[in-house]
Amino acid sequence: MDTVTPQDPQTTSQSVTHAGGPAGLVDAAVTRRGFLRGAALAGTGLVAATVAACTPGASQAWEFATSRPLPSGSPAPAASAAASASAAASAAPSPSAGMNMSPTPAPSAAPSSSPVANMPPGWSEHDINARQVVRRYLGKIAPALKGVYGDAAFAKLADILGAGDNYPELAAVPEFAQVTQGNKEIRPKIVNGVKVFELTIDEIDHKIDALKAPLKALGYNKIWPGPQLRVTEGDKVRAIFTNNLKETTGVHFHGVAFEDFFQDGVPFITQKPIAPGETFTYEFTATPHGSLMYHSHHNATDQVGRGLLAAFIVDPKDPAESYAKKYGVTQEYTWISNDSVGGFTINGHGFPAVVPIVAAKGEKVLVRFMNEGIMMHPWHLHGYRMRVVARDGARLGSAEFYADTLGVNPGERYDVILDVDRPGVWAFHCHILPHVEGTEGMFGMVSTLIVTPTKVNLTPLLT
Ligand SMILES: [Cu+2]
Repeated sequence: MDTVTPQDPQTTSQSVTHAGGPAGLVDAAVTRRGFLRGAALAGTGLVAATVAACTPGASQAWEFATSRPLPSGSPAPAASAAASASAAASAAPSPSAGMNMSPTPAPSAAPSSSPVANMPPGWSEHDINARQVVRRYLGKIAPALKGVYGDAAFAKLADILGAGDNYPELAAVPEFAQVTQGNKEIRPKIVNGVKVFELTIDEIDHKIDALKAPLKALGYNKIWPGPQLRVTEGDKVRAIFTNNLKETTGVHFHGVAFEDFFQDGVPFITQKPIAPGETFTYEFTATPHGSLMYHSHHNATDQVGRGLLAAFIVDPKDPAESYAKKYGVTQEYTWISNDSVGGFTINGHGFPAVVPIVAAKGEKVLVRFMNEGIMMHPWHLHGYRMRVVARDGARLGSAEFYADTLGVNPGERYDVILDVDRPGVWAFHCHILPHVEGTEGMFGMVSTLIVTPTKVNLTPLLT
């Protein structure tokens, strides 16, 4: 009932449903008040999303593609309801007006030879470009931060962004919400106790960001990354793939301990390739638990690089071992990286179309890094250390460690927990610098961790 306003033609065919805002940030009591304010300011389109978010058990509200709210019963952050209400209300969109309260100094006149108007002294076009991509990344989240961080911090942020220019992105949907986001969990059919997933393998047009021309790409169920498949350790799984490509392929579930090696998905080692128009069924028991993947294992340099990659999450059979119960995790994100035809991407998008991680002070956020590329990427989080709790799905136990930079090799997965206790907007990026920054400013493998003092509902800002 609250499918996202199609900003991208692909969206309409994806049956995109969304739950929970920067998932888990929705505080039911708070959201309703935030919504009233948001609706008054922003008009239509908010009712369904917010009501769904407020309804216990509703599953149709917005969910960032890469994130997943954890079941109720997860520990709640320490934020007080009253403070949350205030923040949520203030986070409702207020197109750029609030930004003009900032003490932005008037830009000096640009030299007549400059191609850029209002160039501050000492700046080059690089600075203008670098600022512009961040303006696109935040869109109308930027003015809403006034209600999140308070007047003093907001004045600094507004000055940094040059909000005094009253630039158009202040009223625009942030770029990550303008493109189709993959990695949405799909539910299996249960047939005689077997969890059955039916997927297609398709040619697609895929946008790395909202401005670049679409790429000729590939997708499971027409999306890159493909749907997240999620089961419980010990489940019987049947994954049925129909190949709608003009070329052959094969699908490998990466990390599964197959009993029958003919389910391993490697053409000419364990099966013949899946020909165009054919359907192939993989059947196995989901073990071990952890962060696993599925991807093409045929002509894979090309096919994975064009988008045939996705997450396969196997939850522990023992509920006491879940991240929510054992570690107090309140929400989770999955970052699948790639570095081929689409450039340097997180979940199929480069900055500024990458989804930010949004969490309230006191939350514990799980990030599952999955490297589906051909290069190592050292993920670096500013302001925090990541608690590294699992590698390739296997819990590290007494070998857990902390890192602010974590190299993830091709094929590897790392699960990390962010214990966020200091509000702010913190950069989170690959630290191989050519993967993240160029003459046009930041691009590629960059996002942020946005830690808010209290829970906020950003849902109204995303349409
Ligand atoms: Cu990198």
